[in-house]
Amino acid sequence: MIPGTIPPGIFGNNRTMVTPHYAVMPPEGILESRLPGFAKTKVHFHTSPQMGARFAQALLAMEPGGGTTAPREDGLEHFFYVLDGQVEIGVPAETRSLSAGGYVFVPAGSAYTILADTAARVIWIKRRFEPAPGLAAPGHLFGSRQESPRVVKHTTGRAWQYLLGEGRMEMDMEINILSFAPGTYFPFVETHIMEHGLFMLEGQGLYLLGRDWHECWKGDFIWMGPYVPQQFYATGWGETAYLLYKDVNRDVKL
Ligand code: UGY
Ligand code: MN
Repeated sequence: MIPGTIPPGIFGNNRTMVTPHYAVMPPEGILESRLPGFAKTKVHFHTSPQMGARFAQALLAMEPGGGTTAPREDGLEHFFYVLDGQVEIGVPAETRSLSAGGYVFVPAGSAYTILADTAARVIWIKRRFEPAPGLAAPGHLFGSRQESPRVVKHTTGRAWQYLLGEGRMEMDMEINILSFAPGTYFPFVETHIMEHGLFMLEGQGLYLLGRDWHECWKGDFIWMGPYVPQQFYATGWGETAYLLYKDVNRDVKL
């Protein structure tokens, strides 16, 4: 390809798919937003209620010295996961320096700050908290992928890391990292009421969404709405892993 020119194949190279029930979003097409209250930070929104999701997910691309210009508090609960770089995340009780794999859950009603020490990329998930009657709301939670135990479930070659814990009824979301050895796949096609926001951390594979298979790679985002039939088949030569948002532990609203 001649430097400075656009590659051929406008349609042939396009992996993007947005439907009313799911979306596949390769990173190159997701234009940036700028938000008041964030300096030197590009916000690449992956999903939001405009797409049909009941939560929002974005990738923050932060320059050194970028981040929040003052503590933010919007009544929502938030989850930040550091993909690369070094950031300082502050909640009222403490401030921690997080690098790749570090994360924090910020409960609804709590202020937070996020400041980049180096260039950094961070996944940002937020939603309106749905309290569970009779249960105290969850508190702040810092952790890291490196410290989260890997649990093998259903089949060999597939591991789960529950970043916010499993079966915590006070929480209305789970964030998990699912890892796959090459050639592994779910033992069945899942169809469930929960929705997902999925960010591909490593590797590649084929995602069944509805009736169609989609090739996906490191850096892609996938939104899966409720009841979307889903199945993943890991390809490539190394382990594949994705960060997965899931709404859990709440009854249907009628
Ligand atoms: O927990 C889940 O729903 C998960 N197995 N789904 C997925 O990876 N698409
Ligand atoms: Mn699922």
